[in-house]
Amino acid sequence: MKGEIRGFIFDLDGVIVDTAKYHYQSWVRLAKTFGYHFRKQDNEALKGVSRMQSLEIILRLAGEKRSAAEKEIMCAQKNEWYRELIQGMTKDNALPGVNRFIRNLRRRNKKIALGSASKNARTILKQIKMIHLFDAIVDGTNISKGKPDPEVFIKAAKALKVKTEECLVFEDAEKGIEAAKAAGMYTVGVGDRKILHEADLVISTFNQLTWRSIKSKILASKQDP
Ligand code: B16
Ligand code: MG
Repeated sequence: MKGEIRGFIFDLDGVIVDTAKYHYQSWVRLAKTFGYHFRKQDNEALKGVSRMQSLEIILRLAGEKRSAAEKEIMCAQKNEWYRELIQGMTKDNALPGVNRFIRNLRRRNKKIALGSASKNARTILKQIKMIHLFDAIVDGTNISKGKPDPEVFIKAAKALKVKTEECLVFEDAEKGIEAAKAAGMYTVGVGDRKILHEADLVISTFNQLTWRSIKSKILASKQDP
């Protein structure tokens, strides 16, 4: 990799907003309808994964089988409950420092994209008043393969007209880091170091991150000898 980053790609859930808790609450409610208790420790496997894949994971854990039509109905119900939970979100729900960090990048003329598996991404970005900060949005409505497939990030780089090797991805999910690496991009994990150890750098919040730390901790480590 050469030392330049021109495109910055942000995951949504867990990076810009903490919606993982609302996804979890909605899945718990749905699992209850067939008498299953969906446990918190199994929720990590759902991060970055599409709605249908998430349901399939839960059904497998519960030892339940459903037809394709039944699964569509279950996903629609979960999404209705999820949307009830996110409708009260405001700009205060953006995770600490992320809004400021993206605005700083824009001042440096960097290109900004969203790379999310969520079909609710645009609704959420509008609610938290951040949609105008993105040059491109690639979300669950534009992709056919979920993370760890790199499709979402490759499409985002294309939409920004930036080479994949000049992109940096921010992700909170292990599968998301895997997807970004498969796309040949730099990676920053947002969250737990134990889970995100494959990332080039792990931060717990954007408050810790400056342009200088990106240069010294990410670019410097990847310079050709
Ligand atoms: P929706 P991300 C992902 O978003 C979530 O991490 C994952 O838990 C969720 O199932 C998926 O979006 C689909 O979301 O039901 O809103 O379409 O982390 O890729 O931004
Ligand atoms: Mg995420």
